[in-house]
Amino acid sequence: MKSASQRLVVVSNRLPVALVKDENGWQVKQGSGGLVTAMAPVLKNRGGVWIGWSGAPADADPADGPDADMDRLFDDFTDEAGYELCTVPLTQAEVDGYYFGFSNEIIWPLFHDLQSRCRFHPRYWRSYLDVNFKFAEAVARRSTPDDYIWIQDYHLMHQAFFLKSMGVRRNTGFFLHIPFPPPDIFMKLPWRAKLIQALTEFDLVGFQTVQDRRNFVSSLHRLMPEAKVEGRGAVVTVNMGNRSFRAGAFPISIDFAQFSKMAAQPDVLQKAAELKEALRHRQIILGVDRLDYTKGIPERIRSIQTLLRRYPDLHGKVNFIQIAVPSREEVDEYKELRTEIEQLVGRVNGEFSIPGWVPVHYHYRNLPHDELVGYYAAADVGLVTPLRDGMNLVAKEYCACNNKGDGVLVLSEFAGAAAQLQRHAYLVNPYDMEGIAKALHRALHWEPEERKIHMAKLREQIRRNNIFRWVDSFLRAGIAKSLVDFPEMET
Ligand code: ADQ
Repeated sequence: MKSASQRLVVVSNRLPVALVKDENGWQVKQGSGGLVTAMAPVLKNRGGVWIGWSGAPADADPADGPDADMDRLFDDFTDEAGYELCTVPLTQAEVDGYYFGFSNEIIWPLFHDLQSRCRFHPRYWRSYLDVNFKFAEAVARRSTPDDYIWIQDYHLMHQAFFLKSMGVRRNTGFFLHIPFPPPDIFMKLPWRAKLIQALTEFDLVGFQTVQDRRNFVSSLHRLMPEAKVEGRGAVVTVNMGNRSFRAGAFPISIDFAQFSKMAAQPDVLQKAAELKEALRHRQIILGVDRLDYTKGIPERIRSIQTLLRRYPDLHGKVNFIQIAVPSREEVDEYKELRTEIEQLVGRVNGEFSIPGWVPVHYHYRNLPHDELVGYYAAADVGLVTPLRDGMNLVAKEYCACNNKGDGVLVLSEFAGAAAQLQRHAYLVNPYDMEGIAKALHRALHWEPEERKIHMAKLREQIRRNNIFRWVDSFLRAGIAKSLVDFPEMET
């Protein structure tokens, strides 16, 4: 990497912190997600700033929140965490247009191949541009030409474009956490040419998989035929005539060691044992997701119904546990999805329950980390069947927590994780209920030796390609002046 004095400026829609109130008043606490776990040490070492929205609309009643005291709270945070926070205040109208509108009603469904769910309102696009401009102003204000600017995700695809249009020169990298769709789908976006051009303004554009990068390049070729790709590896150079940028695959991961260590702790093992005991040592199939229509939860419950219909030998011998973390609860579509899932769970349990056995257990809540790890450690089969997913960290977390090495991962072929894990996971089509039922039946009957061989390979893959390697490989590709000799993730 370049000189250690080069600071890192991370930019994301939301700041990686939570505001919590205790007996001492409001405090800013660092979040516990994988991204912040991996970025925090780098930010601390190099120094830097994280720019994002706090989550509270700027026009909300300040009496309800900690806003008046925010500067002091942020200073306290910086003293402890070793990096600065910078909020971009957004009004309720901006949140509605840019976040709920353009990001969640257009880009999210379109990039997950679900274009029929898109609402292409022009006002969403205008709001998205306005808010991106606001973010870019904050980046310009809070960074210097020596800093490396790392933009996260689909909410902020116009950052490099606006920085350049303001005449602000920065070395910029962008990482897309969700899939990039094939050109036939991307071309449906009314603002496709402007959006793809904006992406070409970054110095480095990172995707989860090589396929995502190829999809991007295919759309680019259609919309900007002057683009010429050089190179073949995980990272390629795209020449645009008078300028060039790089595009690469950087599959995101988890802090493997932290998950595995937590799964070995006595209190977590105790929780796992209690769960097994409560379910009378039946085999456990586990699903864990943010409640979102891309995660394929209704389809998964239907495949459990098919499993129980086709294989009566499993009655009384297996439990399916679905844990769903509440997400975007204020949106009607998500409310409807929640109701649909609850009805389906009721239907399957109504069809198969017998005294002493209720096949499906459904939890709709955010679980504390140790409890979630306890579920992972107890499960015999991890059932991860998104209809489409950028990566899917649950698949990796399940394997990391399976210290006994006797679990089976049944994984959607449409999760980005399948590109890395396909050789040792049981791959399924999430729309194929019969196929999933068959795969589950086989997985439940797999010989212990076979399970161990495959789980050991999965764990080794994830251990090597962990979240720290992800950060490192992206930053090396972004900051290095040449492509020579930077460690690539195994894609
Ligand atoms: P997400 O769509 O949020 O992320 P995912 O990668 O599965 O999806 O991560 C979900 C996270 O939520 C996991 O870390 C999991 O542990 C946690 N979680 C789920 N249910 C929980 C519960 N009930 N309680 C507590 N925690 C829970 C987006 C993309 C993904 C991509 C990631 C990272 O959509 O494809 O993998 O970003 O790039």
